Amino acid sequence: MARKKIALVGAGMIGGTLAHLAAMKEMGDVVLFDIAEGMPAGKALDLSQAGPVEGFDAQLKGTSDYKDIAGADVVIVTAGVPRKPGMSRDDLLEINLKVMKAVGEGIKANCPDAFVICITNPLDAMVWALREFSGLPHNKVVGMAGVLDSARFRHFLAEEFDVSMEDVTAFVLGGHGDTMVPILEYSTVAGIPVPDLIKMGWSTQEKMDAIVDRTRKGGGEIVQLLGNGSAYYAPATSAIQMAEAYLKDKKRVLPCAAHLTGQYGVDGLYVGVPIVIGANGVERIVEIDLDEKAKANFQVSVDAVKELLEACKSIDESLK
Ligand code: A3D
Repeated sequence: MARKKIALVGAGMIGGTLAHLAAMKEMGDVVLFDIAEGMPAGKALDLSQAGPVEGFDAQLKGTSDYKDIAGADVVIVTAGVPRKPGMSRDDLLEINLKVMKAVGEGIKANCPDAFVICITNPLDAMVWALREFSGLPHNKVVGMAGVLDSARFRHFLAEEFDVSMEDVTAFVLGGHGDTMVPILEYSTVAGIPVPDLIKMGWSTQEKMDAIVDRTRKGGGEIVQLLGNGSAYYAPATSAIQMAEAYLKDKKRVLPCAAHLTGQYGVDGLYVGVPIVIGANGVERIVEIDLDEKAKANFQVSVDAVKELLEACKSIDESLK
């Protein structure tokens, strides 16, 4: 069986980390695409030279020619600009919208059968735009945010409870950003819901509220600390988990930005919800009953995504 092909559009901090992870896991051959001439080839060569030491067999190629992504099974898109301190994700809208147009057209022309994972911010609008410009079916284009947001949440919860991160599951809904909705009732330690753990005296509601708040602002905390650029290790790991779910038909249940057609009362938007990812891409959208508080929080998040999308559509019109 021929090796799978993974195209990484954007070979910056996340793109390079994705390439490293994909090669180490022998997910397939990797193409690093970037408009910056030379840089993707440099990263590909450097990573290839890690192969003999690490013992992985994967071909890595750097390129600035879209033809090289032809036939890719998975495309992970990080092309664009990341946040600088003081910038919100939404400040990136106009620049990255133009980038999504070029990338979407490149995918449409070269690998229309790929499973596409968007990471570029502002995520919920960019994944929508990428789907529009690429013309791929909605089940083949998803956004990475929920896996990262819930990983941040799980990390903070594991620290608070002093248990293994492996045993903490977390449930996060909504758009990527400050309005995301972590749901404590569906977040557990080995199946025990967080509210029960509070009753058991493991923590307090105040501490949980602080963790929810820190999770929502998790990206910004790292932007401030780095001083230049945004998080890349955990975002890359999260997207790789989604890519593996598709390539290995794992049918993982993961929170991702998916196109909703009436679920959760939302139609025509990409919003973070739990989905099943398998060989057919988005195979199912998991719709749960939310209580009134979660519904209200989710609505705030959906409204923020709607607003972003309206801004996106008017920029797109003005660019025509
Ligand atoms: P960075 O290291 O700047 O890499 C971006 C790369 O995109 C650069 O190498 C650019 O040269 C390249 N690029 C720019 N325009 C194009 C184009 N038209 N075609 C191809 N490549 C292009 O950024 P990064 O890797 O740190 O972050 C990438 C994106 O991910 C940013 O938009 C971040 O805001 C976003 N991000 C999202 C999350 C989520 O959880 C959704 C988390 C972290 C970062």
